[in-house]
Amino acid sequence: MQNRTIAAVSTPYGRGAISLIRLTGCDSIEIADKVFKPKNKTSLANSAHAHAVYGDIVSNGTVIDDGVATVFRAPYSYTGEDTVEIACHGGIVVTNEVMTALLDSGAYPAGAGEFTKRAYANGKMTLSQAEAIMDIIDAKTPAALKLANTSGRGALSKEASEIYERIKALLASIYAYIDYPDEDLTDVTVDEMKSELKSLFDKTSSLANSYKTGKAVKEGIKTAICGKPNVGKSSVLNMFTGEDTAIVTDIEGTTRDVITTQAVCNDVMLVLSDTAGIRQTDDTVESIGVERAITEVGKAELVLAVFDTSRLFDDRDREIINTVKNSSAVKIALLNKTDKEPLFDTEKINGYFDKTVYISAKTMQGKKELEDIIGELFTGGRIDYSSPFISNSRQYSEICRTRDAVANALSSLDSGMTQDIASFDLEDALSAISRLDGREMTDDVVNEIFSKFCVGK
Ligand SMILES: Nc1nc2c(ncn2[C@@H]2O[C@H](COP(=O)(O)OP(=O)(O)OP(=O)(O)O)[C@@H](O)[C@H]2O)c(=O)[nH]1
Ligand SMILES: [Mg+2]
Repeated sequence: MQNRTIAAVSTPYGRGAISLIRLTGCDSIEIADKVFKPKNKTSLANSAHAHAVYGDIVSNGTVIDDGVATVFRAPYSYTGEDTVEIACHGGIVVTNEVMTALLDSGAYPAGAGEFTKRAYANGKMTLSQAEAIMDIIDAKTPAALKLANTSGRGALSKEASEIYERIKALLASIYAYIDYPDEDLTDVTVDEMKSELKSLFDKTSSLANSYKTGKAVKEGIKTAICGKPNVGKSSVLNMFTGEDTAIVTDIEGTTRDVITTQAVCNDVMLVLSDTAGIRQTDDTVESIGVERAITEVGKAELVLAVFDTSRLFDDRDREIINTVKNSSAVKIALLNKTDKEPLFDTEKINGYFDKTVYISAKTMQGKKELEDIIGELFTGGRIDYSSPFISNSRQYSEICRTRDAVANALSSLDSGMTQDIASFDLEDALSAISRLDGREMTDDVVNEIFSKFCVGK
């Protein structure tokens, strides 16, 4: 069945210079012709592919605007279907009226992500390329945009496709062995199968590991700044944001609530929480703040524990160590206020932290070193944007399934089991890698993915 023709406003809702309204589907040119009247008296049906045409936009016989229409003929359009784009003036009322005129002329309103879903269904792009388009729109940093463009240009699809073909070839060899054990149908030995499985395991593992970078750049690292009162936690937050985000005073207990903000640090997005200084207190509000601080540490992927090097190490610093020591987060000790006379016994914190950095949130000394360490920990320092990345949890779970199934197949062969046992695992691996890039997908999953897109994309 032919897809029905849909229309949507593709630009954001609101007042602007231009609005873009798109139609896609087999009737889109015919419907647009009812609403858009080219000044040169021809019709859109007769206009050339991908050529902008100037004309009037009419509704019920009345001109409501003038604008530009462009026809893209199947299959040379974003969706692979006949598509018309109408650019009109960007007022709310005029945009609504153009849209209404198109709906009155036979178009249906598009659902979220329906244009891209059609592009995927029509083979114009793979699933990871479709997801990358969403990532381009959502990119909050230049690094996130670069990462999205890597997948958008097909780096992940190419890698997934290679893994798919190699697993398929292995399965073919195994089935040839199982079905015709006496005939020399395959020249692949069991040892060669094992070495191919080992190489596939390495490839899928490194792809799975790329999610660490993908996540750090795109979604961000939940980072809790903690410490006893007055050590300079809020000053550290402000150092990252470069603004007076949190109130800083020399009064202990200045910060009571959790203050959350984002900052980019060597391409890593930090989702920072500044917290109340952890101490015993009778103040009801402050004690709630202390509880919240402890909760933030529990949720964090990166803990920045701040200590004041101009003071002696005390029981409250010890309490900070006890609060963070069992957390599974990456832990960095920030030895702050290095611009002052040192009194702190740094031996006391030895062994509890992954890294220790001397800083002064006041003079910014040590900031660069801290940023380099964070970059190194979460992206390995310099990101190679030409290599494929896993960029969301859906892709991550499929690549992990592929990797684990390959590992199971390898261990079956290693322990001397017959190839048919390994073939079960390889079938699982093949399905998982197929799902990663949308070769094998249920409608429910596809609908779920595209429902997160904007209408008009
Ligand atoms: N000399 C010096 N003073 C600093 C430094 N960092 C912070 N301070 C000062 O230390 C005091 C406390 O700083 P805050 O950033 O408010 O400390 P906090 O840990 O957030 O304090 P609470 O919110 O009360 O727990 C302020 O007077 C800051 O100006 C530093 O590196 N050097
Ligand atoms: Mg504070």
